[in-house]
Amino acid sequence: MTPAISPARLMRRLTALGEIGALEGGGVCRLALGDADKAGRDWLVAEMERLGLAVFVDAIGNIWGLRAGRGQGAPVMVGSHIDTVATGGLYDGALGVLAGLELIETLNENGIDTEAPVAVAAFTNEEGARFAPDMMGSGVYCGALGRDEMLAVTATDGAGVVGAELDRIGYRGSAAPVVPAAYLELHIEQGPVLEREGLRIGAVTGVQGIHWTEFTVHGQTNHAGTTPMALRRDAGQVAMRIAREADAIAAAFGPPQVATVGVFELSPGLVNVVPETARLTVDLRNTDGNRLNEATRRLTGFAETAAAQAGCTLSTRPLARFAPVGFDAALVGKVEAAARARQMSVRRMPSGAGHDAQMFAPLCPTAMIFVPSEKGLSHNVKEHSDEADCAAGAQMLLDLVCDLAGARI
Ligand code: HGY
Ligand code: MN
Ligand code: MN
Repeated sequence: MTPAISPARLMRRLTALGEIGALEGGGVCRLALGDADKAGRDWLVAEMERLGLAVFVDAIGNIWGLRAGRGQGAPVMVGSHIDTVATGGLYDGALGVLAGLELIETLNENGIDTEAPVAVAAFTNEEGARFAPDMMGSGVYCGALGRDEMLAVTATDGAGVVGAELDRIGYRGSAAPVVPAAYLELHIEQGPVLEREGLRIGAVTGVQGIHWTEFTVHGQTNHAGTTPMALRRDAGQVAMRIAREADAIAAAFGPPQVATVGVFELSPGLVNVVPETARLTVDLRNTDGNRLNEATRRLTGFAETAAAQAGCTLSTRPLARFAPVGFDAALVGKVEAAARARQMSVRRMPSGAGHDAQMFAPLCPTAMIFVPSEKGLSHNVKEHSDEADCAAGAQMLLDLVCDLAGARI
């Protein structure tokens, strides 16, 4: 039996990292490549070095720490991300990275060596909240996104470019990504299923497709009082129709289709001026790739017609286009078996959220472990997962890594 991880030490690290970018009143904001993200990175690298890991940073700022194995083969890799959305919590991403440190420390203190090296990774800009798309760092690491194209991405609010921000925070490295022998990610579910069903572990079967699109409507400013409705070119009204259509598509398609209008900006944004410009983003997701493509086709067609009918013009920018991904059936089976071996209740389930793991699935056996989110809340400062559940997930991660990496116990 593999040795027990230390739940207290895991929670101490989660709390310590959570103090970096902490928000007044609770929650965390470590938007990718900002000062808090840099501070989190610096803290993580120091922790990795303290555990005796060889630390690597690649051209897009991905960080991984490597524990040598008896052999020189490809590492078994665990990881996730430490960047957060602006209304983030302690657990989204951080749990997977810090459970990796916990398994390393448990191996170290028990003098356990492994045949394969073991790597713990923190990928750049998993959230995509400041720089789209999400899973940017892992996408570049795995060759799914072009490095130079991503380095040139400008922040969705226009403030900052990825490459320049990496230079500013000192995390543009040169290490060459290594394809792992297997990739495992522990993550909070961020949804209501495990808690509702009273289960401890999710053996994640795959990730649903994700389409992010930015619509910019161009109309004409005019006087709110003197301009007859028929003579207006009101960018705001068109944007609102597009937003309503996104909601109507989700209703018409039914679950698991979801639609979210996250950004909605009007310019000049004055009470008595017909809006000249409107910018909105729409996040569409579905486990079925064809239905997702149909939803996007329908929405963009609607947007073009709505703009034309209002005498406006429209520009559309795809911010993310990720097809659904399935994880390795054998490794998903191992996740399920590892839970059962510890008498943990478990079910198979898809992921509604995007994860770095989805980038590894085409390259190597990949799977994820979910633990419950209280009230299914995430991307919310009240995000919470129980210590016992976090520890259970971390213990399973150690069990699986010991199995996959050929630990001598
Ligand atoms: O958007 C997502 O699903 C992830 O949190 N980046
Ligand atoms: Mn995440
Ligand atoms: Mn997230």
